[in-house]
Formats: sequence, structure tokens, C-alpha cells
Amino acid sequence: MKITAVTLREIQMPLVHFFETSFGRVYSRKILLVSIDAEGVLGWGECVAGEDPYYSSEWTQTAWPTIEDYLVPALFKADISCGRDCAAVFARVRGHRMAKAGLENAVWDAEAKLKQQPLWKLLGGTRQEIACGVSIGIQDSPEQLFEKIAVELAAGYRRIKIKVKPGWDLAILEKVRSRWPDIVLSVDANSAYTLDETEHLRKFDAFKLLMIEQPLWDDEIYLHARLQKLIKTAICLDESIHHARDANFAIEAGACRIINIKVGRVGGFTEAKKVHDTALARNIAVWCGGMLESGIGRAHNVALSTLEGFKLPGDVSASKRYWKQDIIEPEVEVGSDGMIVIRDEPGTGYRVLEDVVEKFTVRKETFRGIS
Ligand code: OSB
Ligand code: MG
Repeated sequence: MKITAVTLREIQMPLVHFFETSFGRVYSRKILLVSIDAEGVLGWGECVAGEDPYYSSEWTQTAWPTIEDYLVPALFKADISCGRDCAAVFARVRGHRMAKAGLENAVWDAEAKLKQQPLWKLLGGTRQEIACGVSIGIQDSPEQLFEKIAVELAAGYRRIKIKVKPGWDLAILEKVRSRWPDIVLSVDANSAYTLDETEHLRKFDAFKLLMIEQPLWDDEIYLHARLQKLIKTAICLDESIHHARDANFAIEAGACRIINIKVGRVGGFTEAKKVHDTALARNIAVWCGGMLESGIGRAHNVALSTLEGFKLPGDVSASKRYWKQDIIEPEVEVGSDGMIVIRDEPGTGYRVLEDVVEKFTVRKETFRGIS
């Protein structure tokens, strides 16, 4: 595949509603988009790094120079034939997985377009539709949270996940469960607890949760195994899983019963498929996480979710939950049955609205290879 140019863009997109986790609140997203020119097609990727180094050490402003100074030159020098070849080309750079994924996924996108194939089929997907859940952040008041839950249930979403932290957990869950005793409910702590709080975490068992996501440190797997032995609720790991070896170790150690796969967190589609395969072989359910993506990253999450092992509803929800105007057409829409129907066009099946991208762009640079 001959790649003649790579364009990096930083776009600014205001969220419809702020999103708060145990590490902070965000009102507007600063997103890095990657596009590549390859043999007459444009492949798009999104770097899911956050505005700040809070979810992970990577953030938007580390991703840009990593891509510009290391990944793009390596890509121009290499002779790759498909998206799957990228990971080896980028391997010399340690970490920076979200930066790598932004570029690798643009190559997969271009490959699908060049082969006139839907991206989801190229990835090995089998599902014609995927099940959707929502992730609801910490709100200003419990009433505001209950209102949001009611809205999402009415929209048809198949799983409600709420963010928790000390002081916004048991009392909230008590009220949610008394109003909705039977909904599929999970919580995400984004590392807000420590092992000293095991007795407190054990109280979550009363609420019939589908899972508790990342209760402990982002860089810990072993201590999650200790915790999993002491609580009934299934632990799901998010931040702790960086690649298939982590997934393998976590499963073997008994650190989780479920894995959240985020394609950016693991460095791109190639590694995401490996994490998926590892989990599937060990009978561990996975689901697709979200990072408040624009339509480009969202469309990639939709494609990834068609793989067989994605047995639980993902945090892949409708564009309109996040954006007044998304940068793709059509927008990602979720049916009243809580499902997204998979599109069969070549590529993602969602067209990038370049004029809208341009409108949101605050910084742009194109790098050209030798042609
Ligand atoms: O932990 O899953 C997470 C958003 C930003 C950073 C981390 C997480 C999240 C979400 C939102 O939960 C998922 C989404 O709706 O995109
Ligand atoms: Mg999470």
C-alpha cells in the first residue's frame, strides 16, 4: 500500500452534556484526527487520547509529536501491505498506544476502501447488528442522574453503566435499584478505590450488578485478582489491559471475569483483535468501551463490535448523545431495541463530512512521503 501523505488535525467539539468520571469533568473534547492518502483513497483514524493525562498517561499533546516525529516517518519508510502490518512498524516506540491506534486504524480504513470491503468484514466480524449500552457520568445531583437513566432506558439501551467514586456509590445504587429493580446495571470506578476498601466494595454485591469496572489502580492486575476472590460482583478490567499479554495474565490470575476492549487503549485494531481472540478462547466475555469519540472513532468501534466475542452491550451509543453535529453521515443511530444495524458499504459505511471537520479544526499539518 503506497501512502503518500498523512494529515494530523486537532479538532474541538463541544459535548451536548458534560461528562464526569472519578478523575474529572469534561465539557468539550479536543480530538486528534489522522487521515492518510493511499492510492487515491482517504483513510481516517481517531486518536482517543484525552485532553489531560488522567485516564492514561497519554494525552492529546503527547500524541501529536509522537505521530509526527516517530510513527509517520516509520510508516513512510516501511513497506506495508495492510493495516495488520502497522503494529510491527511502530513496535520500536514504547507505549503511546492511542497515538499508534490513530494511525494504524486510518490504514485499516484505507485498506477496506481499497479492497471495496466493509471494515467490519475485514476485521473478521460476524454480527449484523450490535447491542448498545450507555455510560452515564457523575451528575450534579442524584435527581439529575435518575432523569438521565430514565431517558436512556426509554431510548431502548440494553445496559446502564454509571460512574462511581467514594461518596457517589452505595446510596446512589440503593436508589437506582429501588426504582429499577431489574435493569441490566453496571458501575465503573476508573480506579477510585483501594484494596483497603474491600469491605466497602463488598457491599456492591447487594445490587446485582453485571460488573464493576476497574475498581483499583490502573497499573494493577494482581491486586484485582485478590479483590475478585473477596467479592461476588464480576470485575471488568479497562485501564489495566494494554495488550493481549495483559489480558492473558489477568484471565489466568483470576483478576477479572469480563474485559472492556478499547481499540485505542491497546494500540489499534490488530492488538484489539488479539485481546478479543485471547478472551474468546478462554470463554471470557468482552465488550467495546468508549472514549467519547467523534463519529470516526465511533464508526470504528461499531465495526470492532461485530466480532464474535463481543457478547455484552458496549459503550457504543448514538452520536446525538454526545454531539449536536457529528462529523460523519449518517450519524450513528441506535434503534428503539437498543441495537445498531451494521452498514454494508465499503469502509466503515459512514462518510466523513470534511467541511464539518474543517469547521472544528484548530490545528492542521500534512506530512508527505517520497512518492
Ligand atoms: O472508563 O470507560 C471509561 C470516557 C472517557 C474515559 C474513560 C471512560 C469513558 C466512558 C465513556 O465511560 C464511554 C463513552 O460513552 O464513550
Ligand atoms: Mg472504564
